[in-house]
Amino acid sequence: MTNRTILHVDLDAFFAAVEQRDRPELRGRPVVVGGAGSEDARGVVSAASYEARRFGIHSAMSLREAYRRCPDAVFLPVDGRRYQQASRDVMAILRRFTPLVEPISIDEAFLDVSASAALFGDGPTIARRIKTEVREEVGLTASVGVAGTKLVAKIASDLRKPDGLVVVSWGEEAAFLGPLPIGRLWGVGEKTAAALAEYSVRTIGDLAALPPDLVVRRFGKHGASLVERARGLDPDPVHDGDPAKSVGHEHTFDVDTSDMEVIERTLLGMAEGVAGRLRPAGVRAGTVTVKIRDDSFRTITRQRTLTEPTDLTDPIYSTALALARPEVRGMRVRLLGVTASNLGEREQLSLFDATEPRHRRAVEAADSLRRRYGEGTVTRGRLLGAGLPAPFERDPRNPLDRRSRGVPVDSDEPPADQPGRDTQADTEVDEIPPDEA
Ligand code: DCP
Ligand code: MG
Repeated sequence: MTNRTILHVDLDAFFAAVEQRDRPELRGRPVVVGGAGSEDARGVVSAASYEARRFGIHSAMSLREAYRRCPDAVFLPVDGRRYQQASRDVMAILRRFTPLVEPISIDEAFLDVSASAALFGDGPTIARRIKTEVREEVGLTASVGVAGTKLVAKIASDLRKPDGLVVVSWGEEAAFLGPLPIGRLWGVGEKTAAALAEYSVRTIGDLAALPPDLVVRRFGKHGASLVERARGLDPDPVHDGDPAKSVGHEHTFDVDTSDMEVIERTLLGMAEGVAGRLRPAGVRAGTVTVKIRDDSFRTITRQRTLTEPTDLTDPIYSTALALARPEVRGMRVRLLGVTASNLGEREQLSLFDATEPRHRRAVEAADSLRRRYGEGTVTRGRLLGAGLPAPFERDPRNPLDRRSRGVPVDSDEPPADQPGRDTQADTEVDEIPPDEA
């Protein structure tokens, strides 16, 4: 097996840290986030700031008990939307360094950065950059573990919280794990720990030293993998989820049109929508496809590979327009679609960053405004008053959009299949077969 470099990133006191970020007067104070806030006697603690933890307050404790331990703490209700947004912002930063990002909860993810060294440096360098960018851009601190396996990286990230960075070199995994209590090992709950105690196993090292067949006889297959893990072996790769192959928008006109102005505006709106979904997901598209259907339901698609992958509206729009213009001449157009595909690819990303950092910052600022004040706040003059559907709808069925949402934490997001505004009926995702793409 070749050596891999895996990072585990976990935000510190996540919900409480978001509250302290957004209300500077709470910094340095014990903050407890949970339930419906101070009046909710039956609720439990979701997150406790590190100041609150000094009073023994921790997640899953009853709010009543937390209050008993520290009546002076600030008690706040859970505000899922803001945490979701912060989660998305952090995940987008992680995707700058590798497409192999596996979010495992709202505030943590594994990254495989084995192939990122040439572009971004070694594991510890990337870990430091991530910590800096998360702090400067999202205003939160993260703890990071760097190791050759997921298990070791995860244990490492937890070791020096908050704001920690722990690096375990290749070959040092077993020595690193050895002194840790056996309960730290994945797959060892209270029962297994008690059973292992019969064999005098207290630490992970104790387990690693047991003859494997003895453990297998007592614990079966599970036992075999426990011993492997105790010895620092963990073959589980970083799963990058189920990445979207494409993202697209379609629009059916109420009345078939041959008006070039309307066609251009529609393409622009859809290009804006596509780009606005690529960016928060941290991916760029290499190919643009347009779909055109006329009044006799004849449908054609035309596609072009871009000279440089992009997540910006302009190149997507100009390509879509160049593809559509010769086709729609004299046609009564019933439906138009714009799809971006051929997503991702890190090497191509760095090229882009070198060429257009200024434009990029402007776009990202617009994105952040949109996020803050709602979709549709920032839009091009041309789209205003065009009577077009808001081009920024996400599609919850598309893995790309799900990915950019982070992992749902509670149900205050609108249900996925809620009948939305008109746009959603007309917005659908095109999966282009690979042979076409
Ligand atoms: N969470 C929750 N209920 C729990 C545990 C966690 O609602 N029982 C939420 C609130 C946490 C977030 O998930 O802020 C992340 O969980 P973590 O276990 O990573 O805990 P924190 O990020 O709060 O603290 P730490 O610094 O230990 O990671
Ligand atoms: Mg955390």
